[in-house]
Amino acid sequence: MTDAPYTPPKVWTWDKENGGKFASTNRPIAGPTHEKELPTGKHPFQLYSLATPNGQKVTIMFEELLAAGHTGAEYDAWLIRIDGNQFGSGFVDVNPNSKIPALIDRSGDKPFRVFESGAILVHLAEKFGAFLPKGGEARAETLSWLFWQMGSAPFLGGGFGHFYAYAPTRIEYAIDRYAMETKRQLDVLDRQLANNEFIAGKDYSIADMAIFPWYGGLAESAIYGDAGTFLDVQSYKNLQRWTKAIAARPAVKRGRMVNRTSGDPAGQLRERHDASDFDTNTQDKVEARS
Ligand SMILES: N[C@@H](CCC(=O)N[C@@H](CS)C(=O)NCC(=O)O)C(=O)O
Repeated sequence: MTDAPYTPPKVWTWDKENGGKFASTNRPIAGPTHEKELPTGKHPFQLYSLATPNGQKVTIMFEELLAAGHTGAEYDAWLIRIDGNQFGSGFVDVNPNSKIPALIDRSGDKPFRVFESGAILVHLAEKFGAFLPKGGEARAETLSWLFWQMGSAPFLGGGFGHFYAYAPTRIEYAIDRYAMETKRQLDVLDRQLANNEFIAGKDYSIADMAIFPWYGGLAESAIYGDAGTFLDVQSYKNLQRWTKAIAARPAVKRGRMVNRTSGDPAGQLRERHDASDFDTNTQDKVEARS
């Protein structure tokens, strides 16, 4: 790894450590690296995840469904640390793409998998008839913003976040390129939220749940170190208003705690198997007992 201009070889080969964060687990091939079965709990839904923004989308959805009285949405949330566990054989069976979150729906006769956070949100919304309008313009608008998030966040996370916070050297060209795109995305949201209470209009939906962990997290300056200052997130006033409203929802607060492994131990519920876990099994309490 050097800062010198790079002349790519004719054919790329995987023969170097790039030194960046996650470098030791990134690989150019798919498939499992080792045999490892996944645990199964008692609830209809088995979630295998971590409280990254993509993981939080789904735990927020489960907590919102339960808060809205959908008792069939009970779930076990198992912790998958992405330091190699995403390449265990059991996990790869649930998500061939080796990324959290991944879900097994055991609510029917035959269990089946759902992977990709957006697909999981749509699956749960349709199953419970919640947080996704049934048809027409409102459904189209909600799905449009959901897919906007799925397409846009890789520029924020894989682009801006990677080159600003994780790359071994700070490359001006890369940071400029992705800061430009991220600020454009923040402006897209800010303009949409100028005339709409929620992302897709007057109702809270899976579009809010998908967008909040990424762009709300950025607006709160909760991700990528001092990126919030660098991108001047406070200047996006409508995004700030929406972020505060979503963050204050009790189900969102709970959803952000599930499968969390960093920060205040009182805010970490590493595995969730029962609603009472939020009172009894947060990491501060687990550590106090051990
Ligand atoms: N498009 C996927 C992205 C999932 C994703 O990128 N997950 C990350 C954590 S946020 C992951 O598991 N990374 C592990 C790896 O790349 O090996 C989704 O929305 O579910």
